Amino acid sequence: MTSARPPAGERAAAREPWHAAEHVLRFPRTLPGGATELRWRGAALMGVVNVTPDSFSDGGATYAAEAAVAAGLRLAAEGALIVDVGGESTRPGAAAVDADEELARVLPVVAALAERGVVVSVDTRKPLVAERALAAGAALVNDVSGLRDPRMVAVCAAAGAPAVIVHMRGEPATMQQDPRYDDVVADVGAYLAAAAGRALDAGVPSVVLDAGIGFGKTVEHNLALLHATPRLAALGHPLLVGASRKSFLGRLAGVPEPKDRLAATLAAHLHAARRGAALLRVHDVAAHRQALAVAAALDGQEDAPERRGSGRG
Ligand code: HH2
Repeated sequence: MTSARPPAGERAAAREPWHAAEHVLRFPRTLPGGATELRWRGAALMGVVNVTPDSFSDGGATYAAEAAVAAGLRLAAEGALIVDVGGESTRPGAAAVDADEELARVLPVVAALAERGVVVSVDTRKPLVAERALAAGAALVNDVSGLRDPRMVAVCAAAGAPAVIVHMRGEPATMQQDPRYDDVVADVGAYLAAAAGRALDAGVPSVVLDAGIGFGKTVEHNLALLHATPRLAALGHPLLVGASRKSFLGRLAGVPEPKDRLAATLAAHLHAARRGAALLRVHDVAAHRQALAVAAALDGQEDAPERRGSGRG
């Protein structure tokens, strides 16, 4: 990760302001309506729907399928580019859910959202769940175990589905027990670059990279990774950041209740967006849309000084 000359992605990012930077994901076969790519500028939003009784962030509010579908449709209407449907909590200390249970939770929700034209990602570590969710209409796979299981790579390649590769140290049950790295940014970057190379070589059409905020990381590790957004974005694939409501924000801002961490989340996500994150995984889509619109307008003033002072305010 260290070199005297910045890599090409970093030079391009330096030329283009974050809100004008274009990102592309290729979907040869799985996008609703037959389109083959998603293309956007700046930071787009992935809205979270947890079809679980025990997620740390929303505590079962969308465990029932009807509630989950309604939440997914609302997030899409509020401006989420992708809606992420998960049936297993991966909060620190969470126990694994078996595949039959996970399938029963996610498949009806994935199918109902996809039928209504929503671009759905399935948040799963299990190749079988990914395969069935893709068959039910999901467009991409979000794997918090970072494509560790080679069968997950094979499933995405066979379906022509992009994959989100998340760095996670260990397993959710134990990942927060004394996590250590030689150099967290270099270690995570090297893992993501290697996993992306393997996936693309095996025929996965495109990948999104995610440093895995909170997945086997201390507060300092999370801060270092967020600060290193330009370096991770320079790996050359859209970078996803998922800090929404996470406990390190609660620790930093003194907010014990996850649902009360929206302001802390916005601070972290705006920092990442302004430094090149292409996607933000969020529980609160409408609030992020507002914050990103204002940040983009303000940063856009640097490119258009002649417009300063015109318009009504
Ligand atoms: N975080 C969570 C789950 N999935 N996926 C990606 N790509 N990045 C993340 O940071 C990420 C993720 C954990 O958040 P949440 O889904 O709200 O909680 P839980 O795992 O308890 O359901």
